[in-house]
Amino acid sequence: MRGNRHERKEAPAISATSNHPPLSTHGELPHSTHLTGSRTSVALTVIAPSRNEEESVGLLAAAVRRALPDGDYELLFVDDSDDTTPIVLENLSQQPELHVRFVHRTRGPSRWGGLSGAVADGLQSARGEYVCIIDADLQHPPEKIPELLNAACASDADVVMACRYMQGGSSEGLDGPVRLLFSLGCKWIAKLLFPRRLWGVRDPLSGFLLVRRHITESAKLRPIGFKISLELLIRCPRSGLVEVPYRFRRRARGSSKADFRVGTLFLKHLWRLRFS
Ligand SMILES: Nc1nc2c(ncn2[C@@H]2O[C@H](COP(=O)(O)OP(=O)(O)OP(=O)(O)O)[C@@H](O)[C@H]2O)c(=O)[nH]1
Ligand SMILES: [Mg+2]
Repeated sequence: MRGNRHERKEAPAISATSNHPPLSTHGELPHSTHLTGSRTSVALTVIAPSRNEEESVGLLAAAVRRALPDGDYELLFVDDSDDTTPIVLENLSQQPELHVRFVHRTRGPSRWGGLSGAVADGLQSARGEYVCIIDADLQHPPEKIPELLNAACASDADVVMACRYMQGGSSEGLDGPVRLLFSLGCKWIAKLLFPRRLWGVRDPLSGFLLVRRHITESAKLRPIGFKISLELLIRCPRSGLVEVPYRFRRRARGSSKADFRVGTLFLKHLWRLRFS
């Protein structure tokens, strides 16, 4: 599927023929030895980090299925929940048409890195040629996933950022003007600190993005906090980046995990990226 990188490519053929065996583990990561066949066995892995999202994960699984109806994909939840989310995920993973796998990280060191550590763990066991990262709380519209995939294939770019800050996009779901100001402030701090990697990127801190998986394989990812995009944009070699607008929606269910501590983790993450 990798083919000649200089040719425009068709979107990977998506077929509904593969029923991936549900692969759920509790408290440990699924190592590649658990996986059957070639590791690149699906076109797309959708990674959804989740923490206490019992009301949303089923809706996300259904929405991803609607977006990729004949989908050669897997939806991989990396879950750090203490509520009933793991039980819901177990149930979802038993419905083959939803292509759900999940990892539940038990409380303690296995929850390293929070949201971004969860995504980094997900990348270790992802099987898709492309990986799309999406929040589990439905603030990122799953119906945009095909557009991200098509943009990657049409441009042969290694990274497609779903972007709030361009025509057609919106950050309306951010919880009030203070959050918006904080988001814009963080964006500009990051761009000033990493001009070479980030200057041309309008929404470098978007949590909704798609990458070609192989660019993440050589990078040693050590993210903390919420900004996995920053880690990927700075640490992974990439050829080509395109942006696709999206509207960041309001959270309709469950509660936000973004708090003051997440802000301090962002600064710590920046420091680590700059000086390590
Ligand atoms: N695995 C994992 N997922 C997390 C963690 N913290 C947050 N998440 C998930 O990451 C996604 C983003 O977290 P949110 O709390 O929604 O953050 P946000 O979207 O910036 O904030 P709101 O707009 O207030 O919802 C959601 O799917 C969360 O469930 C964590 O520590 N571990
Ligand atoms: Mg959210």
